[in-house]
Amino acid sequence: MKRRKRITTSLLLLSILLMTLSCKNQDKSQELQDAVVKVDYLNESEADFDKRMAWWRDARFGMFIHWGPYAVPAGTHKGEKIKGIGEWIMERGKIPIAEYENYARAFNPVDFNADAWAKLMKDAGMKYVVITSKHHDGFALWDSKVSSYDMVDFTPYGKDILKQLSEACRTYGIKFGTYHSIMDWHHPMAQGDTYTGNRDITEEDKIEFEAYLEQYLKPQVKELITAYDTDILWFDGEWVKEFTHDQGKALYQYVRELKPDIIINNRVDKGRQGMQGMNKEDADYAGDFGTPEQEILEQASSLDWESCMTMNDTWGFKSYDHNWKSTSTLVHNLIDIVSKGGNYLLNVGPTAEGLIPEPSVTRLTEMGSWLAVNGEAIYNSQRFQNNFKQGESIRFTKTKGTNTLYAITLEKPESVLTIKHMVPEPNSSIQLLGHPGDLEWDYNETSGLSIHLPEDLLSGWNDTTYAWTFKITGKEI
Ligand code: H79
Repeated sequence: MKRRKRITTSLLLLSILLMTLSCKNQDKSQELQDAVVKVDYLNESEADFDKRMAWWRDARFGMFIHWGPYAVPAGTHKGEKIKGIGEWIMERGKIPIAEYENYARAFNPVDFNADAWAKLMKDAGMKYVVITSKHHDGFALWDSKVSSYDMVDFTPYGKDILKQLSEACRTYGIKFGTYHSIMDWHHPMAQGDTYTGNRDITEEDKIEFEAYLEQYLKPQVKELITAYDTDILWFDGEWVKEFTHDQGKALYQYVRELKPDIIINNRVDKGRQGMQGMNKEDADYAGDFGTPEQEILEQASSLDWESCMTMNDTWGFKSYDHNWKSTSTLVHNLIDIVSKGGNYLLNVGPTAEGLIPEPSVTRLTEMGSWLAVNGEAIYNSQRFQNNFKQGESIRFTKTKGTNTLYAITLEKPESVLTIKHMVPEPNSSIQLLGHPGDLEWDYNETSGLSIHLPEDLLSGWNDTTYAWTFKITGKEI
């Protein structure tokens, strides 16, 4: 998400030359090879960065999946409803590791159907997914070679979730990403200031944490890339005191070396400013995009960012959380985010049996219906450079590199819809997406663009309309 520097390859060439000169007595070809593969991914050129981010910027809408042993208690431990987000039940309920492991031993999602999940993403108009390969509780959803605390070795289910889901996603053309927690409440070498009670950390904690990174976290991350070819690494839990800025930069470099075109969020490093999620500017932090959590940036941003949000009030499944947002709110969030240049990562928390809750399925399907008609204003779009909105009920987008503009109304308009911030091309036609025919319009500099909406059109606005998209040829001002 940081602004990229323009660098030339001369630095690289210089280092190759120096290497070659300085190692007369060694195997020169090996040295040369090492020098060539050692690309500094922390100083990528703007052009390379744009190329790597292209699919993600066009995608706009993805599914977040929080799934693990916490779906088994589903918010209730020993008969007590535990406050807070469901996937934090181990910490909030002060559940000892050995006791929490019993939830993993009972995790048997026999109804899990990877194809159905991938199809739901597709039907919802989502272009990518990010699933919890490992959340803070330390449990791995795949068959990890460096751990037995995983889906295959530790549960009665015994099958690899990431394998099934990554394959199904590829079938449906959905990019596959993984969420991986740096904080780990289960690993004995990673518990300094977290699960054991936020105490001050010691030198020994730091040494152990470094060993955990090298011997456990990095090997696991490597498995995500080599076995499932993950397209996104979405780190979290980076705030633990043991984890340092230098380790964050090294982790970024490590992941990019394994898969140069992978995309990595900013929680790989220590730059994030709280829940607002964008980086501080006091240092050069690693990471490709900012991560507002449960909020949307107030203003448009020229940096890359993605808002992750829940549909109710939890990420991991809680049996008694019924506080669902309306489809209208979710569609409006998507429009708001896209008009400000961001992506929307919308969460589902499947049950222990392997089902995505019905209220989530309904909302996603309804969003998909809206996108089937209005998607051309969302995907491959660009924000307006000057004004992303007009008042609170109109948002703007445009198709990248064209003069196709979109004005999206979040409420039912009046019979004359007046739009500022754009000049239509003379004699061009204006349409309301999903409705046949052209609309009458006129334009003058003082009042702007006026689109005339006939009564029979207006009366068609109903509860499942959510928003109307007007397609205009012209330029923004
Ligand atoms: O996975 C979901 C949550 O379980 C996880 N992130 C989403 C995507 C999450 N972990 N913690 N929280 C959410 C809330 C924790 C906030 C805090 Fe902090 C951590 C407060 C202080 C440390 C983040 C870092 C906000 C301020 C600093």
